[in-house]
Amino acid sequence: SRIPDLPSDTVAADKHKIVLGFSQLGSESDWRNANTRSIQEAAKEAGIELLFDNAEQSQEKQIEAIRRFIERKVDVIAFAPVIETGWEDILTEARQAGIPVILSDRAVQISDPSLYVTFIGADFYEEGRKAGKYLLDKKRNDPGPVVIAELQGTEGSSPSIERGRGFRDVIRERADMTIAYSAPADFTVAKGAEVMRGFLRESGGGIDVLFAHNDDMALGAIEAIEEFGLKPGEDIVIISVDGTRKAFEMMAEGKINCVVECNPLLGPILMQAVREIYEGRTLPKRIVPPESVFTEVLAEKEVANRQY
Ligand code: GZL
Repeated sequence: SRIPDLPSDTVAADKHKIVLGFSQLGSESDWRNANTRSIQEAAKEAGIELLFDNAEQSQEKQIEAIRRFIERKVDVIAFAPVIETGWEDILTEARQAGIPVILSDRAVQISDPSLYVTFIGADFYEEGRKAGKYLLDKKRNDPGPVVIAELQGTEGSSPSIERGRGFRDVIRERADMTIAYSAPADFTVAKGAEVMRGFLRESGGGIDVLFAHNDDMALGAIEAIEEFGLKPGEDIVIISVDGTRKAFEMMAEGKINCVVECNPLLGPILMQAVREIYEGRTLPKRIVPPESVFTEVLAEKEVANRQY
């Protein structure tokens, strides 16, 4: 017998590919590029049509991209906010257009958290605390004082603000541990090298520890430290965040002492969230990916496992 025709809208609904508009903040670091690859691969895997825009660190370009997604009437919008503030208006426009928004990787400061469905990203405050705990342990037999230099990430970004806060909350335990040099270096290798050169000139090399908010800045700082004639990982203890392969290679060479992992492979979690939102399911307000801490001891073994 003939199979009855499905009502046309059901067929159309089945045929409709979910369209996701994604505003990526840039391509400043190995972490970011791994994050982009993960999102693009996961969209393909999930059969989700991805409209992808790279704002190259410009909040204005992110806002313009989100506005284009609204005009395109995409099903879901996701974005990695380059800094925490300045998103109220564009998120209100998305709500007025009835388009749900997901935060990917970084957080925003807004008065009405109902303007986004969920924030998928690491607990940066905890990452900062892990870095601080490592340092307290590493220096437990060192009488001090301990002079610390800090390479901050993008000024006003949630990872930079929170990693700095978590680190300070832990090392506060030792009055002889002071952050004597601290400045933004935009999460990049070049800026990390430039700012570290300045710290070394200013201090005459009198720095015991470097806390870099990401691996790329740590890699740049290593160049500057070696140019200055000091040994990274020995004369200056180096603690970094992300867990990129290059950082593990440096750790295996004894040039970085501790890497706090920050997982960039958010693609699959993001696509699952997009699908659930499209199907009308409710999601938790906060989704935190799994991540760990690695020191020199584990470096050799782990370096081969790094996917980014
Ligand atoms: C953290 C992410 C940060 C990385 C940097 O989730 O936003 O931005 O730590 C990247 O490497 O540039």
